[in-house]
Formats: sequence, structure tokens, C-alpha cells
Amino acid sequence: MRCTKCRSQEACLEVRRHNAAYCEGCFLDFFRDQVVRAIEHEKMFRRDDRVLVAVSGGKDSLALWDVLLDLGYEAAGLYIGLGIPGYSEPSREKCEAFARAHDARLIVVDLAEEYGLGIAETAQRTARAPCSACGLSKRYLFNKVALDHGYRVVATGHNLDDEAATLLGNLLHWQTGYLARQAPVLPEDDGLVKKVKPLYRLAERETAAYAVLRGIDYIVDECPMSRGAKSLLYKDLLNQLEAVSPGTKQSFLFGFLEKARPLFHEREAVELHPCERCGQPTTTPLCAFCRLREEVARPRRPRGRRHRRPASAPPGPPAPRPAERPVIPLIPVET
Ligand code: Q46
Ligand code: ZN
Repeated sequence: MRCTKCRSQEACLEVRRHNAAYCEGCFLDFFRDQVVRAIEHEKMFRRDDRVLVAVSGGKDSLALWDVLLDLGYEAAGLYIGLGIPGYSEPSREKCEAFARAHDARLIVVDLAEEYGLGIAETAQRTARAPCSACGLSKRYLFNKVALDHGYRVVATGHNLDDEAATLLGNLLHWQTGYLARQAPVLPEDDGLVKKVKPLYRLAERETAAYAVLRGIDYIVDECPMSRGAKSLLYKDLLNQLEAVSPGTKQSFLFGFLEKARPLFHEREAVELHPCERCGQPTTTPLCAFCRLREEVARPRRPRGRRHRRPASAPPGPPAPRPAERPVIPLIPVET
């Protein structure tokens, strides 16, 4: 099949929702055009803004960092070490290698070392699901690090598939608060920097293709904590729909953003004030991150006391063991 744009080269990737197939060069142009369109149409940032890109070492965030640098933006990376054995170390190495190769600035924050909040340990010490602790820690640090280092905008690598799957999960459970905040741009607010998703117009297979064609060395493995996540099921279901009806994901997401989100948006105004401990914006006296730190620091009850059977109770069957697989929230955590 010939490239539908230049008509001279063989096509290497079909983009069925656009009824197009591109050769390598035209695909890279298409990818950049979609990013530029997102940035300009949604007024994400200006030419002279410094952008902090949240990077995980995966294809999406490194593709985003790459395309922003390639377009000439001043983009630094922010890597947050989550303390997940076997995953955090290699993903950090990918980010460091990318930063070295592109002579770009990378800020590294280690949750375990700097805050005593490694995700695996935090999940063990609290009743929280790992992704819940992870999501709130990342949201907190994206904002804090951006403010500390003078960045007005944080960009994340969420793509069309991520956004459509999140939307499906939020709709299935009528999470009106999350629906109000699901957007390619969350504007700056009192103490909150702007959050943007410049890849929201591009599908996951397109960010993967971009990363491969640009020679980006990314971590292929997914975070081990994502196993069993409902968001993977939602992605799978949306892919089935997309296969028989190309463009479904895009019309689902774009239709929501254009027609439905404003209805939720108007109803969900919240008042922010500084956290009593750290000064970051929150709606409660202590922010969720400070409360999490408190929870982790709290001495644990001695094992066995909580479930001790009253002396008079007859012996029964042993209590069921808790599930070994971490419980994953129904929607991917917003970063
Ligand atoms: S990194 Fe964190 Fe994800 Fe891993 S622990 Fe869960 S939320 S799955 S985007
Ligand atoms: Zn706080």
C-alpha cells in the first residue's frame, strides 16, 4: 500500500480512523502535527513556556519528551522513583539514558528515599491499594516539583486509549468528580500548576510506532502493579469496538469533551487553601500526601491483636487469607 500523503513511498502504518496509511516520514509528520494541534488548539503552553514532562521510562512519556524537544520546546523531565522492585530501577535508567542522549535536564525524586513512601511498602503498611498511594503521591510531587523549580506547566503522556478507557470507567461508575476533571488541560489554579496531555489525540499504537521509528529505548514491561487493572479490560473492549468501527475511541472521547464535560464541570467547583503542614493546595486541613505520610509513620498494631477471637467464641475455620494480588482501582490514576 502506498502512503496516502506523499503517494511515493510504501506505507508502514495504517491510521484507520483517519482513513490513511503513512510511510515513515509522513507518519512522523502526522504525529508532530497532532501534538502541535493539541498544544495550540487547547492553548496548553506557549513557545517560551518551560515545560516539565512527567516521565516513567515507558513509550508514551518518552515519546512526548522527544517530540517536545524536537519541536523546539524547553522541556525537562521529571522522574519519580516509586520503589517498585524490579521495575523502578530499569525505568529510571531509561529516563537517565534519554536525558543524557538529548542533553536534557532530568529531575529525579525518589519516594522511598526522600519521603519514606516506596509504593510497595506504603501499600503494605496502609490499607491502601498501591495505585491509590502511587496516584496521589505522583499528583502531589508533579505540582510541588514544578513549583519548586519554576515550571508553570506539567505535561503527561496520556494518549487517546488511556483517556477513552478512563472515560469509560468513570461513566460506568458515574464518577462525576472525575468526569468534571477529565480534560486535556487542567488550568492553573491557586497553588496548582497547569496540567496538560499533548498526546490525547494519538492512539497507543501510534506512540509506540513513534518511539520505535525515533529509536527511543523505552521500558517495554508495564508496571507490575497494573496487573488485573480494570482499565486494561476497558482498553480491550474499546479496541474490539475500534476494530469493527474505526474512530470509535476518538468520537467517544472528543464527543464527551465537546458536548458532555461542560455539564459536569459547572457543578464541581472546589475551594483550595494551603495544607497546614506542607503548604500545598488542598481542600482539607492536611493534604492527602501529608496524611499518607502520617499513616505510614504511625506505629503498627502488634500482629494478631486486631483479629483475636473472643475467649468465649467457639473455634471456627481459619480466617481467609487476603488476596495476594494488589487491588487496583477501577480507573487509571490521573497523573
Ligand atoms: S505506576 Fe503507579 Fe501506575 Fe504502577 S503503581 Fe499503579 S498507578 S500501575 S500509572
Ligand atoms: Zn501537605
